[in-house]
Amino acid sequence: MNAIFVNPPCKSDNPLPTLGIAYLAAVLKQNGHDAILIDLWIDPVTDEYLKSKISDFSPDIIGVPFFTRRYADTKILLDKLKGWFPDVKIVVGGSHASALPKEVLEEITSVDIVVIGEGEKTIVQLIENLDKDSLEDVKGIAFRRESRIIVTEQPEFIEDLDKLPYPDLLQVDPRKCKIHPPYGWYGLPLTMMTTRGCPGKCVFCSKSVFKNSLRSQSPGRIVDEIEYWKTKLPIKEIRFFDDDFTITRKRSFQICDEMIKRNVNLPWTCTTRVDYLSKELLIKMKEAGLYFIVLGVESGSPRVLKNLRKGYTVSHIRNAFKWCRELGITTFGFFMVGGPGEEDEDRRMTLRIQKEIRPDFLSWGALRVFPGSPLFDECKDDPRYNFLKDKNNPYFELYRKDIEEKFLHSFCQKAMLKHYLSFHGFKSVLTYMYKTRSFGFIKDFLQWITAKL
Ligand code: B12
Ligand code: SF4
Repeated sequence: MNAIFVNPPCKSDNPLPTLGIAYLAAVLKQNGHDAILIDLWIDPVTDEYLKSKISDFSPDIIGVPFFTRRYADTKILLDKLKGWFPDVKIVVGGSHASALPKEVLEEITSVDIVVIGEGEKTIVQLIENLDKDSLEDVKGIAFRRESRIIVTEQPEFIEDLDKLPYPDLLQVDPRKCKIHPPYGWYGLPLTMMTTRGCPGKCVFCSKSVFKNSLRSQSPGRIVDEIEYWKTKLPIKEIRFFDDDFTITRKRSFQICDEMIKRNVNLPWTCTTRVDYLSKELLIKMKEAGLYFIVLGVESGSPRVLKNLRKGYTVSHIRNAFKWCRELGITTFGFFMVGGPGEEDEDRRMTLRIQKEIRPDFLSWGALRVFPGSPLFDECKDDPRYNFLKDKNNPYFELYRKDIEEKFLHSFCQKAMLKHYLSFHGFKSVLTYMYKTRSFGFIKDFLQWITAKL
């Protein structure tokens, strides 16, 4: 059987491979099927080309990843695909589809089947049951039967992530991939996701796919995969996309030891939580090639951190940034305004912590509530929250109604300007430009800062 995956276009001009569909393509091939990827974010081909490519391949299913922010573009693509190929099953998966499977089927008639949650087991079962007209037997899907929507039982998660094949990264042209400034100092990154699931309780985090229990690839398997891609792709660094790369302390040390022992010799970056770090671990990570770390700060107010159910304290934030500075690891901090219960004084506390911890790079944003997060379920019918108006995306975007959107945006702009116009912030930008010989950061920053003026 044949499957084709089409990644919708995206407005951001820093595309990278989409790992979810790359895993699905690899798993289908491993099971004797054929699968190709067309990534309209990386390679925005014309409609004629897209239609003829799909038609030549004659797929049994067309799969499309579905994330909330890209609702509008995804719907346009789905309608187009169904219009061209009315007899081919159109399947969606990913965070938005997994959070709201029934709504997707109700709102978008071009969709035939929604895959809910982790996709690898389900896509194989689904493609092998298409002919038999026995969709009820396929675990982890939702579909229409006459006027009803049927949701089948969820499959067990894949227990051993080491058993997954490497994602199929060879179907996209690496020369067209580009990493968002200020990441990517050394060139094309290999993007990897070595864990799935997180036991954290952060209210804004959408966990409709991998839920709360953590599964991890082993250090040996991770380094095997890096070595493999080094022989196939012109990668210059690694970007670990894990939600919290250092969630397990012992495994983090082991990954670093393995990278050092096998002389991986590639610089890398990761994202993690401030409370999943220690100075000893950072020393080891730096030795293994870590040069840039992304840390969620969110707020400098203990009250807001508590409301966000972050589970860490302001001293965790202080320590993590202090250790990174001492060790010469570049930091990127994410700050958030508009959290539940946040008042003016809380925002001032966040500004104060920004000044105190001095991240090298930072970004401020207003809290947005995405389907699949605890806050979405709590607030979607709460009159104190509202959806921003976008006629093409009914889920764009849930936010606190009592604070003006404009006020929050301008607060974020001022905080960012304050940082990037300070000596320290300006020095970080110059360092980025010197290392990358690129002005990309300035362009992106100006675009962001002027977006809503
Ligand atoms: C890497 C990443 C990014 C990268 C994307 C790079 C890329 N090319 O993919 C960047 C940094 C650009 C990014 C940006 C954003 N992201 Co993001 N991102 C992630 C992250 C951390 C990992 C994604 C990943 O690779 N996962 C690994 C793969 C294996 O998992 P998967 O994608 O879920 O795929 C599995 C299933 O979903 C399913 N599946 C997926 N697609 C399909 C398709 C079909 C047909 C089928 C059958 C199944 C299927 O099968 C796959 C294998 O099991 C996730 C968090 C997470 N834990 O997944 C957030 C996440 C996806 N991002 C999120 C958000 C909110 C954003 C932003 C809006 C953030 C912001 N405020 O700007 C932007 C939106 C960008 C955009 N316009 O789309 C949310 C999405 C919530 C939602 N309801 O849609 C997530 C879940 C984070 C969170 N926990 O809240 N992101
Ligand atoms: S934000 Fe990070 S720590 Fe919090 S629940 Fe999500 S993945 Fe876990």
